[in-house]
Amino acid sequence: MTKILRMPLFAGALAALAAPLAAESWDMPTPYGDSVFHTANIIEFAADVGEATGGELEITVHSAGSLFAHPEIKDSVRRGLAPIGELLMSRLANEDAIFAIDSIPFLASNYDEAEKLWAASRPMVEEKLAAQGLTLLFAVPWPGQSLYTKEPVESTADLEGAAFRAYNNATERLAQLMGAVPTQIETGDIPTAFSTGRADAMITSPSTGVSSQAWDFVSTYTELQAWLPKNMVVVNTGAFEALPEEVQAAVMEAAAAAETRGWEMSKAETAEKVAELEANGMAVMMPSDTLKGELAAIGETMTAEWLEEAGEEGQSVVDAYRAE
Ligand code: PCA
Repeated sequence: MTKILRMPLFAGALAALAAPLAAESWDMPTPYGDSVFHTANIIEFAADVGEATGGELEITVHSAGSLFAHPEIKDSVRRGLAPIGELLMSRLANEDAIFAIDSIPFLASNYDEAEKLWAASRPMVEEKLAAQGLTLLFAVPWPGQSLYTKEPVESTADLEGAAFRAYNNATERLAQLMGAVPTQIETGDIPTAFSTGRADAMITSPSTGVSSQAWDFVSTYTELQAWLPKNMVVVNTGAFEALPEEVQAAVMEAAAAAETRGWEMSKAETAEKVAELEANGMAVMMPSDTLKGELAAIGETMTAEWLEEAGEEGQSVVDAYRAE
């Protein structure tokens, strides 16, 4: 028995020595479901890496928080429990204000502005991540954030006391400033939250509106496109640097391609998904002048609050953005 077992083991060891490099296999946790374009983009990124490295690095995507829940993804990558992962950048607002710069209403509310804001803020985001042993690979925005309600909204007074679904600090603050009551809910739990009365209203992209089938629990979509929050993909720097140089280069190349492709997918989604909301019976409305004015004022307040928190560093990023 022992003899028989030894032979193949020995042969296997020899084969391993002869092989140029052992293939690396990475598990990649992501927060959102397979029907979401961010996930589709990441699956393509993983395929690109596998192909470009001839299978030397295989990335397996675990979507919808199936490997680590959204709040755990960043730490799991930092601690090396997963070498790579995706998360909403502004979920790190408690660590540093810079991560929340893309979630301030009306600071950057179209793709052009969002691109400029990203160019101005990216170096600082990279620096803060690097200090935690994380390397930024790419970031892709969600389409503009708009309002979902059960009734048409004339002014924020209509949202007074409403249970307002939030997904980061900024959406909580926005809800408060509108007089609503914020409650944090992950995308996967949105339908249940509305059907059980834990949420009455929300602000999110048409993409998330469609993936959560918003027409089942709200009737009105008010087009604000108030900001474009980004998802980012980060890698554990130690795990990344342990890869052979040509594999690192292939990952960086696939990441740059994924960023370009993701922004294009996001742009294309906006009109497409609003049409889907409408086709499923939702009323698609433009905001009243009153609502627009109120939200613009809230945007000013939140910009001022953000600048106060982010200090000189934050001011320099906003100045660079405005100078673009
Ligand atoms: N969808 C995610 C984040 C922003 C978006 O459009 C969400 O609603 O949680």
